[in-house]
Formats: sequence, C-alpha cells, structure tokens
Amino acid sequence: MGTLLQAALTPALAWLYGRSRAQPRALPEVRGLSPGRFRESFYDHEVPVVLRGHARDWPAVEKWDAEYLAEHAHGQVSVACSASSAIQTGSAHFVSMGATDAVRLVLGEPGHAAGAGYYYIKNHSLLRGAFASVFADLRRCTLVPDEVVQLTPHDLEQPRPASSTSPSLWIGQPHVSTPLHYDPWPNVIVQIRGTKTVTLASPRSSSHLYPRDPRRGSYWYSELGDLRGVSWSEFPKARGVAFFETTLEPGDVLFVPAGWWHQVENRVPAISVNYFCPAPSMLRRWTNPNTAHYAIGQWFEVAHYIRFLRSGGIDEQAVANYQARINGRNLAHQRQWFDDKKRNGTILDKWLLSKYPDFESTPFYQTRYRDGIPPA
Ligand SMILES: O=C(O)CCC(=O)C(=O)O
Repeated sequence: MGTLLQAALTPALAWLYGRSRAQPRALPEVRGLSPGRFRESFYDHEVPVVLRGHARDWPAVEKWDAEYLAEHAHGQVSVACSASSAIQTGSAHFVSMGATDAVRLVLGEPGHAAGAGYYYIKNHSLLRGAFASVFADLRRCTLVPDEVVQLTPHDLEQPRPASSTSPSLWIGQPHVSTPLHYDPWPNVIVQIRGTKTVTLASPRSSSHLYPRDPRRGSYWYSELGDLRGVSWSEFPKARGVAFFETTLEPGDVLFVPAGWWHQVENRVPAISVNYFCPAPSMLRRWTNPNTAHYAIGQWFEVAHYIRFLRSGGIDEQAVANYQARINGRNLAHQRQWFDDKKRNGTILDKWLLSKYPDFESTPFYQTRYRDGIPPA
C-alpha cells in the first residue's frame, strides 16, 4: 500500500513542484517625483520603484544609437561573451575588440554577424575609457547622492571624494540577460535605449533563493541562475518567492535597493547606465540578510587575494585551469580590472596593489606569461 501511495504521490509532487512559479507582481511606478520625495519615500526606506520618464530629456536618450556610439567610441573594449544568453561576469569569456566594432556587433548593424555566442559590453570603466567622449550626453542624475561621481562636466570640476563611484555602461544584445544576483549598494538604473525587463525579489527572500556559497567566485549570484530556465523542482523553496517585474523604456529609471535580488533581460538591443550609491546607513544594512553573506564572501576574497599576491602567483594547476578556460582571451579584461581597482578600489585594494607599478608586474601576469605563453 505504502509503495502504491508513493508511486502515485511522487509524480503528483513532482508536477506540483515543477509548476511554474506564481506570476510576478508589477513593481510600483511613479511619474514626476522630485529627488527629495524620492529620497524620503523610497531611497531611505529601501523600497524599489520605477520612475517613469524621469530621464527622458537626457541627450543620451535621444542620441545614443549604434551609429552614434560607433562613431564616438575609440580604442579597445573587453566584451563579455558567452555560449549562453545568460551572461554572468564570473563565467563569461572576455574578448578584446575595437570599440566601434563591438558596438556594431552588439547593437546588430547589418554586416556584423554575431557569430557563435552572445555578447554584452558592460563595464564600470567604459565611460572613462572607450566611451568617454559621450559622457556629456548623460545629465547629472539628481536621484543619486553627491558622492557618486557622475562623469558629467560638472563632476570633473569637483574634487573627487575617496569613496566615489561612477556609472557603468551596459550595451547588450536582445534576449541576453544578467541572471539573478544582488549588489551590496543601492542602485539607480537609467534606461537609455531599447527595453529591459527586470525581475526583482526582496532580500528577505534570500533563504529561498539559494545564494551561492560565499567561498565561490561571484557569490552574489543565485544558484537559480537564469530565471527563464529554472528547474523549479530542483529549487522548490524558490517557488513561493514573491517576484516583482517591470519593463523599462527609454528615459525610465529603476531604483534597486541594496541587497535586492534582480535579473535583467534585454528585450531588444538595449543600452542603460547604472549608478551604485554609497549605502545610507551601515546599521540599516546589517539588518539586510545579504549584508552578512556579502561580508563573508568579501573576507574569502581578500584572503584569496592576499594568498595570490604573496605566493608569487597562483598555483600551477590553477594557472592551467584558468588558461584552459580563458585561452588567453581575458588578458585585456584582467588589465582593466587591475587599473580600475588601483584607481577606484577600496583602500585595501589600493594597498594590496600598491607594490605593482602596472599589470605586467603582478605575479599573476609574471607567472602566466613569463615562460613564453603569449598574451592574447
Ligand atoms: O543591465 C543589466 O544587464 C544588468 C544591470 C545590473 O544588474 C545592475 O545594474 O546591477
């Protein structure tokens, strides 16, 4: 009898757990909100919201298309490339290519076939590098605190606070997504071109969203990966999570509070910028379940980093694995990472990297390339 019952129950349970999750609810949206009211009602209380049309008069919204960006980009960029349309920084390859070609490839100008794989131009230093000449098309974003360096002509005249951050640029192909993850800072996303669907969940749902082991790389992602293809029966706890969803149009702004889970999917070729803001209060952040997770992850990262720098490089097996994985193509990205951490990283980053005048002098580069393995 027991076996019979089990035989009947198991498929029923599998069906139940395998059912798709509940429909996400629409995220609250407002129009015409002043920056002061935004701070009081949403930012300070860590409540996500869409500000429809808030940036619609930014010159970038009118001007930025494939042709304009291709014409104004210069130098090389390192583009995330993945066999899967869910591109996660930790597992993507980075290919170095001319910025103009990259724009044409990603925004799909005829004649620039994408070839195998999906591409995403996304980097926090792009607006200081290959796309620096278009930064003036971004208006000063009055929703973000003053400590955020916005790379507008106004900001360049100001002394730069030590804790400053600056906006990141995202130029992506249609249907490419950034899978479910959280960031440790409040985030303001401005949609410039095309549309993006963003799915969010509260940090209070973290225990049901399978955050990655903080000892692993990219631990701020969820094991669920890409929500579009989740096997809900494998992650049964996630089925009950309340997800919220919104689709951003050009000129819309989305506020994602610190620690909120989010997945972003480009519906069409899409461009956005985002501003990470310094957190409002450390005390409030400690009540956020993802703060402890992130702090533990940071601790492991620093320990790994110190081991890496002190050991004269990573161990040979790690080098071999890494080389097999990236096949030399990640070098430009590593160099950019090094330069960026040295310029804009935390005090700890700066201290750790202070003994290396440039990327080529790091033990990482020396170990990997000194024996004649050619850089990409
Ligand atoms: O636009 C995207 O693909 C991802 C953006 C994002 O995750 C962020 O701004 O934190």
